[in-house]
Amino acid sequence: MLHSPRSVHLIAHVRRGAGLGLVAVGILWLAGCEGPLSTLEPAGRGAAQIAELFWWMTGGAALVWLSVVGLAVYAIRVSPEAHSVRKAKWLIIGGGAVFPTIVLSGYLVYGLALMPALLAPAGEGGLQIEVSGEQWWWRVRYITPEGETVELANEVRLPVGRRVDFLLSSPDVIHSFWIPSLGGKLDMIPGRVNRLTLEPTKVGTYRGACAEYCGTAHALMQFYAVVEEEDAFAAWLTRQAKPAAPPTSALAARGQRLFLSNGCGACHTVRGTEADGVVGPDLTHVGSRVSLGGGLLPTEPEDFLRWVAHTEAVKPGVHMPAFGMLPDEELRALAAYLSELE
Ligand code: HEC
Ligand SMILES: [Cu+2]
Repeated sequence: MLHSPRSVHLIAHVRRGAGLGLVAVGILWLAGCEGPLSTLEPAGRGAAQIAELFWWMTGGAALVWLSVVGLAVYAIRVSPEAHSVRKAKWLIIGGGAVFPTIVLSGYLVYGLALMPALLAPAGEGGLQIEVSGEQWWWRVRYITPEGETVELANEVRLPVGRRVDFLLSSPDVIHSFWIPSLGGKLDMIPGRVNRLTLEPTKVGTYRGACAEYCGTAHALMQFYAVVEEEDAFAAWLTRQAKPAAPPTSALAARGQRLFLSNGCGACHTVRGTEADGVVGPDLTHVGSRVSLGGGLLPTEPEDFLRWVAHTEAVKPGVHMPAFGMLPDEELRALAAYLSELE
């Protein structure tokens, strides 16, 4: 068939497009391999075992694919005449039934052997953290060695090398708790407490996400897992257990009064003040956290201002009213107060 100059041009165009498309897909694919949500850069025992299993399966699948394609090419190109169904019987039984059974049984035994160590609870010397998935943020509770309850939000801190039991629950719909760098994920189901045990092995800041669609702001329901040395972790927990420090500047003191007079305390607790609401996150030490709104904003004064004034725009669907009607200097005072809560 002869192509007109125009269709040749078109074919070249389509080829170039397809090539670029493949490159783009390849880059996207590789971009998934690293970063704070990566399962292939493990920083925990469970994640390391899962990544190892993944590489064995990928390698095995590549080998099987290459052999099958090799055989197909051989059958079509090299000796196309000699392949009657009768002659290929050994190939059908061996390659179609015996070989897959052996390979899959091998993987099954290997996978099952990993399970007991992955699922074992933290036990003696371990840490227990309660996490409740709520639309659309994470309520986190620690019990200190002294028996005090410490509540925070959208962040867990973990001592490196220690096993941690996460006791997972939900008051509304099903969520799923996942820190890809540390290990597998587990559903949070209303009316139940599910235990997920993780063991961080590397100091660093990792990201967690909700892995079960739970409504409008599901994709904006993230959190941070900060893995620290044992001493830093203990010091952090001691600080979190303290009530909020009183405001240090006139602006922040005004912010505190505005916080109480605008009804923020009906939904938020600031330990050490009369604000004792339990609808939203505990804000006692919100200024010391990595993020606001479930991984959405950092915790500088301008971020607090943006959150309080434009809540719905920052996080569509959010269960907190925006306070954008307050005058600018009142918003600034509120932001100064909140960012001082360290
Ligand atoms: C009707 C209840 C309600 C009221 C009133 C309310 N909030 Fe909230 N607030 C929430 C909820 C729920 C969240 C969690 C939203 C999310 O991330 O999905 C939240 C989140 C926040 C956060 C982010 C905390 C974090 O750790 O991510 C800040 C800061 C905050 N509120 C400040 C305020 C201030 C200041 C006021 C008063 C001007 C106020 N809130 C009034 C319910 C409320
Ligand atoms: Cu979700």
